[in-house]
Amino acid sequence: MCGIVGISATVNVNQLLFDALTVLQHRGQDAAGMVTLDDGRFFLRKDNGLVKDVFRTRHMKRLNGCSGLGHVRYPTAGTSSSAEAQPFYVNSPYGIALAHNGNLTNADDIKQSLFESDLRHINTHSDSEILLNVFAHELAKEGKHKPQAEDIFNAVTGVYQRCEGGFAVVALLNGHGMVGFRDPHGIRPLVYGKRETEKGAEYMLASESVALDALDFELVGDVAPGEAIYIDEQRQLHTFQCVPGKLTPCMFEYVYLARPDSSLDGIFVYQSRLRMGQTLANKILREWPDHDIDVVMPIPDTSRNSALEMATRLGLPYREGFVKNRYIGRTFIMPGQAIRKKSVRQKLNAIHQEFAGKNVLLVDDSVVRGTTCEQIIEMARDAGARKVYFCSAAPAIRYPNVYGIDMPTREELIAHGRTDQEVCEQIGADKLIFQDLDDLKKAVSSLNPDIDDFDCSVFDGCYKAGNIDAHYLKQLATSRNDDSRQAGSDIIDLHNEGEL
Ligand code: PIN
Repeated sequence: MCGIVGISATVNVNQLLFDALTVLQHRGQDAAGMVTLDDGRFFLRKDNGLVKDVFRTRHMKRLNGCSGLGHVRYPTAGTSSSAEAQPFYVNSPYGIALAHNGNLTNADDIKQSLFESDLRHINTHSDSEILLNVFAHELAKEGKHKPQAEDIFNAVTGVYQRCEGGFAVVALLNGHGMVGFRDPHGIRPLVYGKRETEKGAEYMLASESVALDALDFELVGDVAPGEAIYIDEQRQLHTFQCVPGKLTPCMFEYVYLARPDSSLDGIFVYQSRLRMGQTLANKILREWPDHDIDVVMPIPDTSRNSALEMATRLGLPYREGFVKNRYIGRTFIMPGQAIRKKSVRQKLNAIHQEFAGKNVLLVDDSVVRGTTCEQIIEMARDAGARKVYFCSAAPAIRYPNVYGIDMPTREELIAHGRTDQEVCEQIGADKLIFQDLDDLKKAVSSLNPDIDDFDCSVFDGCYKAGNIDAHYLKQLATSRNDDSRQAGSDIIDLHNEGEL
């Protein structure tokens, strides 16, 4: 998963991009990058690390220009090499920079056709470089020295015809403006907003609405699936439905990925998490009416919203039993099992009085590998809990994600090939309750009746953008296991910094 942003403004955008990326930092902490465009020249800075560490004053000083793109990355396809940080750049046609969130599920085929038919070389393992070259090739086919909105939309249509998977894209065309588009299933999110200034309107595209809020842009809406947005050099907005779209957004954005203060596809993430808490509490009341839970306790941070609502519905006290050290990264998105294991106890500490002699219901947003929850349950027992019940606001995750979330391979998922009871035994809980998938769908879709389906592939193995076979999943598993992430640092760093 990654965070992307694009801004077309009347003033220098470097500080705006920096602020937007900081707000989107939760979407990826592995690498950050920014490109700006000033008077026909791109300026680029990208490297591995957090936003605050990648951009220093010396970099910001030369990131001039009133339009630009930003990216925060957690690797999905590809590796952790800094050469794979985004945005990417290609010089022809016009000079194009591009940043992307998602994953192309037919990347290998496209790479081959780019090389054999389009005579284009891809120098990294990143599918973003592939996407950029497809877009560039489609634009070049239009053959216009001065492309109009129609030519740009034709090129995006060409991208839609060649690229499969989940993707949200922002691109900057030297001399011609900014483009944004989103896959025909709307799996990965992309919103856009506007703010009026004395010098005219400014536009912004971002993965989450929270980035617009932070910069005082007003949300215009979500980019529709299969639609393209083009803001020309005069900052005039053009929109076009390039191919028919069917909105099936990624359910995991609501469960965990997005910030609670974001609104995606007309649904406030915070509200969706409250609803998840309500439906999970209803399940407990339905299936375990004589429960002996004394207290409901979130595992910070994401599950707080659901846990609070659960406590209310169950008529039980809500207690904070774990304190999180906010200066340590999220466990889920730190590569390497050894680091993940070590960081749990560094990250969380138990308040013993809240556990002593009580039957506690721990609430988490999801169960992925199960390593964290196993240790947390052990911590609860060490703190004196009598019984430790565990519930997850999401159903069991049994399938890998192929649309840009860096989920573990199938074998690494604790619920893969195990029943709920077996997972319960594995993590050492006295009882384990998963949200039912139907309840989750109802909880979230009740907030926007226009959405009748979601991509829930990690829960049900049903991949909305299709064409996912055993061979593809096997290849993905090989590229995702922890060892293979260390590879790839040999990629030549062509354009990581400087004037292009
Ligand atoms: C963590 C949110 N959430 C906690 C991410 C743990 C799975 N894990 C997914 C639970 S936070 S495990 O709120 O952002 O800090 O199943 O892999 O052990």
